[in-house]
Amino acid sequence: SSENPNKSTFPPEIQLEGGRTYKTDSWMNTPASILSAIPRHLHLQPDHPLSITRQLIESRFPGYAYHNEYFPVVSVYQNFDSLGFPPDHVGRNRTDTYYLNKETVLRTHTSAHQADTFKKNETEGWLISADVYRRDAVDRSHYPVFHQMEGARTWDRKSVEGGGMTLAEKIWADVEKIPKHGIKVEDPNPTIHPERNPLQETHSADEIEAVAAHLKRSLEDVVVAIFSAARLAAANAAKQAGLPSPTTEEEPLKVRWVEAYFPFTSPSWELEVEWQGDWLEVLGSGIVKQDLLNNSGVPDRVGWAFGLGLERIAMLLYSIPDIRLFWSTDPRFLTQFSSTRPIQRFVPFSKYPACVKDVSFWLPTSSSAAGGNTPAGPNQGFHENDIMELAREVCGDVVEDVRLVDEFVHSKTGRKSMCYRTNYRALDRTLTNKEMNEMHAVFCKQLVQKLGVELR
Ligand code: FA5
Ligand code: MG
Repeated sequence: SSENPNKSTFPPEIQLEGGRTYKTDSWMNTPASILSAIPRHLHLQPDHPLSITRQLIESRFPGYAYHNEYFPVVSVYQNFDSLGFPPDHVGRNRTDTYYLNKETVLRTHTSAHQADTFKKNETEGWLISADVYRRDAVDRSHYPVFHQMEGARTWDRKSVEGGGMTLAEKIWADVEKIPKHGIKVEDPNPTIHPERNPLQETHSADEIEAVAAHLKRSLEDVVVAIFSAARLAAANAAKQAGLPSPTTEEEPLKVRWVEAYFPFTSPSWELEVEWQGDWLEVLGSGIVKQDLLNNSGVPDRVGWAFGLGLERIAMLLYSIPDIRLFWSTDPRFLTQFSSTRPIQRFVPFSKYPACVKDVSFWLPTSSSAAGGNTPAGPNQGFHENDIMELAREVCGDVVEDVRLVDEFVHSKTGRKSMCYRTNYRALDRTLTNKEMNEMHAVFCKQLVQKLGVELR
């Protein structure tokens, strides 16, 4: 069947902050719980850890312009086309992106504002902080609404004309102005790789080596500043508890650059930091594609851009163990952060027990595309993100983690069976088995009604 598996009905028009109204159509897939995040502005809320983290990072980029109030509803053109995303890119799917209508989405990244900000041509460097929205996995470091900071720094080729200095020399002189650090950074790959990470035809290799050095040193400086503040917080916590300072025994900061791909930068890199024994990706970055600068009316500029996850950095800074906590209005969370006190480690309120429930079901026979890349359009088959979203819708922040634990295809009927395990845990109380059984039953019923699966 080509019917929309998401049978929920949405109002024909929605009204958002500032009297903005949007007509919805068959592309609409944004639940009210997601829209309700728009007025929260956590990155601007005084004394909120995301706001303090934003200001700490901003302080590492003196002279840059800040844009912190761009509205999250953008056009498909801004979010994808202006950045060179191909028409069939998976990111455009309704399974991955929240649409209000065919032309309008909740931005999936702050890069949606790159072209408009370059067009302003007001400063050589700028930063954007904002809430972004993605249908994504559910776990301790992923949430469907999170915050990004975008940054860019460009140099005007014409500014060196007749000055006796090449552009590369001018950029290297700016690299020297970035504070130095003593951290060993793993960066095994060449800056430019002809196949994997190519130089753009309008750039010379020595210019790009200089821009890449400026980019990497600037972002390493951010991570080192955050880590130093986190260390100080750990040492203070130990002192208060009458324990010896932990800084000497603590593991050194581990940071590495890896090659990446983005449609709007080349070459591109990601920066990863070790966190709780794993590599945690904190940002994507690269050399801005010349087409984007040309289309933004600044064809003489060359430079870099990055986009980082503010929650990920704030989790490092304060040792915050779960991304859901940022949305908490519980004073036991909020009163632990202050922009005027030195950074203090987050002290978790006691961890309440988890309640684990499984659900097994047969997929509808018409949709064999489970987990695969379905084409963009209003009529799509089963996708795992539909399960994630239903769990959020029914259970709210009580759902900590949803994961596939088993799948198989029946040898005779060819039908596919899946089993998902849901971990329920409240941040502020013990859940009773009775209430969780009831909630889980509603979740299972919705799986049948909205996704057309058959419970086993
Ligand atoms: C981007 O969003 C690119 N726009 C970044 C970029 C900007 C590249 C400019 C080049 C130039 P990515 O999808 O990897 O890339 O997200 C960037 C960062 O956002 C990640 O490194 C991570 O820190 C954070 N992030 C991504 N998904 C989530 C999520 N679901 N929850 C919390 N943080 C997330
Ligand atoms: Mg990434």
